Amino acid sequence: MSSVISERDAFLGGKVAYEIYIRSFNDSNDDGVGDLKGITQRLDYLADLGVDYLWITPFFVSPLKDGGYDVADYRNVDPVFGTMDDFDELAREANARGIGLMLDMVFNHTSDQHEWFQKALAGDPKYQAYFILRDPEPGATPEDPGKPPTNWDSKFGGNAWAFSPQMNKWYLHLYDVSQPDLDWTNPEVRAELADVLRFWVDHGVRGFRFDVINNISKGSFEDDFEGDGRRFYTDGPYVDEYLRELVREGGIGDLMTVGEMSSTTIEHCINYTKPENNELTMAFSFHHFRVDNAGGTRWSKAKANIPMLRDTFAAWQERMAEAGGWNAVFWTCHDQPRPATRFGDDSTPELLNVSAKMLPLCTFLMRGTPYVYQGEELGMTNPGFTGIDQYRDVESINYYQIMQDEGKSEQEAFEIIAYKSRDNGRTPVQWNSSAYAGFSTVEPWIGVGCNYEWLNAAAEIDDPDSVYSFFKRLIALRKAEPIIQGGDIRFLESPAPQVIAYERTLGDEHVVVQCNFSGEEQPAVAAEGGEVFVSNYKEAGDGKTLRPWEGTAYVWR
Ligand code: TEU
Repeated sequence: MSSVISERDAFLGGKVAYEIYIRSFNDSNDDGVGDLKGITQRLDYLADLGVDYLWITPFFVSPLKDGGYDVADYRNVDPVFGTMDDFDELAREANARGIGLMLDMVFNHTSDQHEWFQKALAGDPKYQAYFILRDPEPGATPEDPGKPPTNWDSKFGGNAWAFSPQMNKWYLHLYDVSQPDLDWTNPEVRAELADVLRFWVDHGVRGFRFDVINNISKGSFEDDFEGDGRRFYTDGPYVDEYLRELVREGGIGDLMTVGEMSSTTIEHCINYTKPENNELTMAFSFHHFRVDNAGGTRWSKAKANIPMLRDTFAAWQERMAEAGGWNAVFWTCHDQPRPATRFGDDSTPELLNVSAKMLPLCTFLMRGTPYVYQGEELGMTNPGFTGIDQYRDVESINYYQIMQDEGKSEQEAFEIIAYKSRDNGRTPVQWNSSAYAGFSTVEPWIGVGCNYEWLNAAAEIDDPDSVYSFFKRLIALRKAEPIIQGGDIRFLESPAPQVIAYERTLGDEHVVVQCNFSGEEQPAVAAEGGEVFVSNYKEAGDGKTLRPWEGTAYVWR
């Protein structure tokens, strides 16, 4: 077995990315909304943590119906987030610290406020050809447009088509009604988007994240009587071809790129990320978040099924490795609840501390590039909101109603929202114990988590036992160890249902990682002769049992 890893694995496997949801990261001008200058102010913190790339969520001109994922102008900064000068300063300062910026390109759809859609509404045929429009059935009136072209559901609830009386046409919106889908079969659309990439590369950007990029090639427009329509537009026939063209024409073949892949398959992600295909460097996929979907729906509250989590990780890790693909590995993002609440235990500060360290230990030693989501490095939890009026997210507000329309009580619907809402991850980063957690001096656009007085960056930075310090150690370890960056990976049989264990191998070296996803002792995988590589417990265990929420990796070399 080779003891040398490939150049690609050394590069991607030695990097750590950090996601910034800009509205909630740091507010520099005291208007209650995070901004670009706010990020610049915290670059030293991020450099200390040791991250290499910052994925910044959209800060382009936007009506903010979907937190900026509704872009009205891809080449300008929304005034609420700052100015182009602020951006250039951020890029300069980040690059000077060896941190690259990755921008979030929302290319499946625009905002209905985008000039292209406005021109389409006004009847300009050039721009009508930018979107996916369909004529209504004969006899349709603005009041009664008849049946939509297909029965597909929008991801945010309701039918995926909206009727525009102004155009006398239906338009497709897989997301909010204010987010019309672009027609990628139109070469002019593809050329415009490649040009947007070149624009930002010229501004010093070193990578891109592509929003729901596997939805850009719609297959056939037919009714779906088995599902919600996604099988007709997910991983469609031309995604690979469009990606190759975008990367080539955008001139980004040497940059770090990650595609957000919604409802995808491993086989597709292999193709999207195999270096010889010249598409993307890695894929962000969500199958491991299905483990707490009761009855097959995300809008449910259930304990995570750990054997299913283990099998999902095993399949994605082993299969992508065998075939030369590359995964982004992560526990959360701006669309997910806080992992410490969801997969760990936040009921006491002690349990939170140990479980919020076990989780990254489990994923940081896998094969792929880890992504840390703002506040995760502090062990931030779901915020403990108590009323629906505290929520801002369009998806949460829609589904709160839809669940009640479908028969859930107000209380049941609220509990599910409180557990699963995207807003769980969108409350302000807890910087210190002052009012509004040091995020802003005025009331933020969304409330602050209930525990900011003791759970905050100021309390953790100099504490060697904090979650923050543990993340720093994991990041440093990954950069130092080729076996983690590019070693083979094989999942081990779990000694108990609540345990996930795997092995990394490089030449004669090997590492065994074992994690206890429970508050009870569990049997351990035998580790005789191994030395502790990293653990969330200070004292070595007895080698036979894993303590509550213990994550320990052993090394043989
Ligand atoms: O999300 C992709 C997506 O498929 C979402 O529906 C996601 O599954 C959902 O939020 C549940 O977690 C991306 C962005 O990350 C999200 O913030 C945007 O709202 C969405 O695209 C539309 O641009």
